[in-house]
Amino acid sequence: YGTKAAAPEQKVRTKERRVPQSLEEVDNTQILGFGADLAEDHPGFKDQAYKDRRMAIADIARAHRVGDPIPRLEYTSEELHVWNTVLRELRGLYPDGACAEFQRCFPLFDFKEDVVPQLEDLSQILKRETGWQIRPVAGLLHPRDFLNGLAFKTFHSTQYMRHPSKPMYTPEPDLCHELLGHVPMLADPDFCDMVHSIGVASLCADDSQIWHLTKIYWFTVEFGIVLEGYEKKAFGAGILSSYGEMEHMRTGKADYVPFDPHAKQPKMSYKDGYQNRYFVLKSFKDGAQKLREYCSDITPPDIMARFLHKVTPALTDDP
Ligand code: HBI
Ligand code: FE
Repeated sequence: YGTKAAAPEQKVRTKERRVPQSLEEVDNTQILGFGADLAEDHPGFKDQAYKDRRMAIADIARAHRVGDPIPRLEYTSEELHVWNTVLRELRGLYPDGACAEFQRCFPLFDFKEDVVPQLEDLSQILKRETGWQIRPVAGLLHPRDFLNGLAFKTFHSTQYMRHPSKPMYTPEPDLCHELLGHVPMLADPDFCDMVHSIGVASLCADDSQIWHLTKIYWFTVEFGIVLEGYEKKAFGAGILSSYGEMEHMRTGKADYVPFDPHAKQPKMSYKDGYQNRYFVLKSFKDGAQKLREYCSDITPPDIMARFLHKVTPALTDDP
């Protein structure tokens, strides 16, 4: 009892990290990887004008203060062309592949082929529908900060466009991925409850729990599937934004396992091919319930109460 020197030390470290009390206290400046310099295998690596543009857009995100409207960007005709191409391609995937909630929410945003949507307008629609909002960020945000944002019903979104040389590919989140993959689902209250629980669980999580939550996020919000009768439908942004992934998910070559947040989550695969395992939800309500249970295991009751007091009646009115 108490002989292991490492254990008390770890406890102290967890205690020292302050739980953010408001969105302002969630740091949106720690960008991983791609932030400023693009990697050698990035499609924009040799394109200085593209990199300059990315820097200018990153500065806007860094200067933004919580509560201010998100600055509107004037997108170039090249950027508009990328948006137009991606929107037309992906639209074709949704009628058969996307879950009912996505199909209900997608039209709320009234995406047009001839205009790149502005984050501020979409954030307003989300506020109206579910109370969620968008906060601009310069690139791939540190997982802890990104997950903490979800506790404040905030989705950190990039504002730049992927490189025009490869409109159907991006190694990192870009505007098309955020707007077409993530934003529509955030207009669904049950989906939001589920994602909110992931966020609240992250507030007091230690580093290994953050890693576990990152994987939970990956296998739900990025690559999740939900059952409609016997049919598997996509709600994960990574499936909804890839023809190949959608095809792969539907042809049954992968494993399909019931979603269990407590289970050891498989390895996340990034660029290399498709997922070989998908988590299947019975419904978003069921997923939300499971994630709330998981959350209550690692989050003190007072924080649970403070952050989860206002959820949809369906969850609170359980007998
Ligand atoms: N940052 N901008 C941005 N967009 C994301 O989708 C995102 C992120 N950081 C981390 C992340 N997603 C997840 O993969 C998990 O690490 C939470
Ligand atoms: Fe994503």
